Amino acid sequence: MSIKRVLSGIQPTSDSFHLGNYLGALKQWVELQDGHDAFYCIVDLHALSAETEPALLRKRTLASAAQLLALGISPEKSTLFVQSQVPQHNQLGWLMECLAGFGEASRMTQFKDKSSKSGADSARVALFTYPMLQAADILLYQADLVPVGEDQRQHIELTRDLAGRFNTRYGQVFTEPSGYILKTAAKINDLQEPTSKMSKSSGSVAGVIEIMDTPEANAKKIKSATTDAGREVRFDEKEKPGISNLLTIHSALSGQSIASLEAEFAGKGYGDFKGSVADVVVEYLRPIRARALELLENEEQLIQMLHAGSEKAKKTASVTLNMAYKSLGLVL
Ligand code: ATP
Ligand code: LTN
Repeated sequence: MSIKRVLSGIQPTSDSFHLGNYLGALKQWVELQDGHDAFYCIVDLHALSAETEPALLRKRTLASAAQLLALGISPEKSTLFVQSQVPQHNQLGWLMECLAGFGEASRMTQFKDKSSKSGADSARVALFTYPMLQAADILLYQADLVPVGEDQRQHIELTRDLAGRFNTRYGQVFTEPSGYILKTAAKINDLQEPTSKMSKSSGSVAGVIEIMDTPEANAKKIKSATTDAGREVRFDEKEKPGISNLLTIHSALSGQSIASLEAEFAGKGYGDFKGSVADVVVEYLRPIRARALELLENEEQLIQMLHAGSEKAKKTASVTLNMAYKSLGLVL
């Protein structure tokens, strides 16, 4: 059996990734580097689908690279690259737009959510075509697995549909990918609003645990997380969304099962439990933040590493794009 291909992407839309990004997706990126042929992409073109400040986009792209390395992505084990440095993404993106129906694109919930937040009139066309560019990101590398959080399931389904449609109509070119979505930590919620997902763009400042935030700030956020009525530390997403979210976070980082945490904190109050969650989170993130800050001191080195990754990515991407062009009857 041949070794499986993995691809995933993350937008450089904030100064720091948060715990939802890490537990929902990036932790799997690190694990899948071993035993798979992994491609990881900082999707800066996707970030342009909303208003961006040029200096910030640049800074955040480099900060994303530094954080990915600090979290354990190794350029020796996987190909880490920047989307805009590999023009085949735009080229295949167009082909995907030519294949996708207006109706199916209109049903994408991420588009509906984000466009309704900004008002449909001011949403960019690129927010609508975003999933077709994402399909291109994945299909260019013939990925078998796409590690993402639960919110991306629909985009992966669309990618599979587009790949299958192309293959049936024009001949076998693309691998149909599967999502790699964990059951447990696929959705980490906002600490202040524990029924909505922790999010870079729409989360509350106090509800989002950032990798690059100081240990003191993160400890404070956890200690002031919204909890639920009662004082029992028990996993119950309906009745106790706040405590359940903290249990998920603790368990994912400490490796302790939820059942053993419930037993450990039986008879103790929320205060003790939150103190323990804060310790686990702070100690886990401390060395990661320090390493990312250190890497950011040498921008040139980061840029060179990204160039090398993008050159490697281009080699694979151009083979797939050529096959797709040929199948469509484009003259090469
Ligand atoms: P935005 O709010 O700008 O859409 P985001 O915080 O949702 O950003 P993305 O860049 O869209 O982050 O997501 C990067 C990866 O992290 C994706 O695979 C996504 O599924 C995952 N992810 C994001 N938020 C969470 C969350 N709260 N829980 C689990 N996974 C998440
Ligand atoms: N849409 C994703 C980011 C993304 C992605 C990808 C994820 C862009 N291209 C390819 C996996 C594979 C998001 O918003 N999290």
